[in-house]
Amino acid sequence: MKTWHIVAFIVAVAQIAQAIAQAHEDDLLFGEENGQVVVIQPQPHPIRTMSSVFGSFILDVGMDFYWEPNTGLDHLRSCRVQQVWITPGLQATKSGFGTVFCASGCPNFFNLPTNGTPHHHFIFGASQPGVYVWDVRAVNAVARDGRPLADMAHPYRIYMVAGNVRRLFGSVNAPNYQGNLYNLPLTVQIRQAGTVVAQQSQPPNRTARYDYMVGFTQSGTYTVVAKLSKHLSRRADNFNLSSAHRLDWTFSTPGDVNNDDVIDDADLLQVLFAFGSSDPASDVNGDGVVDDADLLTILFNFGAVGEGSQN
Ligand SMILES: [Ca+2]
Ligand SMILES: [Ca+2]
Repeated sequence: MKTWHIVAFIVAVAQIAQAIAQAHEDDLLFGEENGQVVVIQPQPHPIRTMSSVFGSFILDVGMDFYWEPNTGLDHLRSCRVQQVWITPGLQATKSGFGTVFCASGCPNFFNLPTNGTPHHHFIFGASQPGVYVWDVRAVNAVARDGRPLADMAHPYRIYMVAGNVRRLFGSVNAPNYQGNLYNLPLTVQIRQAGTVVAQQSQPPNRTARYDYMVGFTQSGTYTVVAKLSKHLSRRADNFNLSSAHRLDWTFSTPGDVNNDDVIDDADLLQVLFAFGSSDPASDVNGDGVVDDADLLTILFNFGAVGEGSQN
């Protein structure tokens, strides 16, 4: 082994040790609040930086039951940690369990306690630079005294930043939408000369540090286009992507139920065919029913085109 090999190895081991030591204070602590299982802390989860090790990116994420400080007792007897959404390319492994969380083909849940303890750590890994998202909910929880608890109402989000990426983050608003924005995926594209250079999608999450955060390895001047499902796209021209930028989006034109960025007869027909049903894909205003309010919204916005589809 050459000297620089040994030095590189020692540095990598030190980075892994540091990544694991730092993780502990950010462990997800599950407890009870008003008859419902919740993540007591950290709230919201801080933006996490993945460590670069041998050309990949890793992050240790821990979880445990919350202990009441004055009694030293856990709130919970048991719960299941259920993945709700994960960015493709991110996966979590645990020694003895293999890959537990990933975009497809993994168990995507973990029961607490397992093997007699609620305290567990997972190593998240990604091979490419980027911003990664992991959304989870605790479900089927039982309180210390045996009471069943209501499931977590909203997914809890961890943002993980891998490598040198230019980040966009901020709020996502859709003032005419009455449903849960989490059900409407957001896609953010960067374009140059009308061509999409890169894009990233995720559900907006109101309970996270930011409603959305995406990352791109490119730097320079781009047109940024954001589209929220069922709504026409918005855009920011001549945007200089250099480090981290706040970019808040308001999607004020709903009615694009087929998501082609135009509100026209195709949207009208989709809503007419679903009229009177509760088809979520055709429910323009997210109130749970497809009715004349949805039809009127489409008629009112008929012919409108998203900013990302205009010259
Ligand atoms: Ca449309
Ligand atoms: Ca509706």
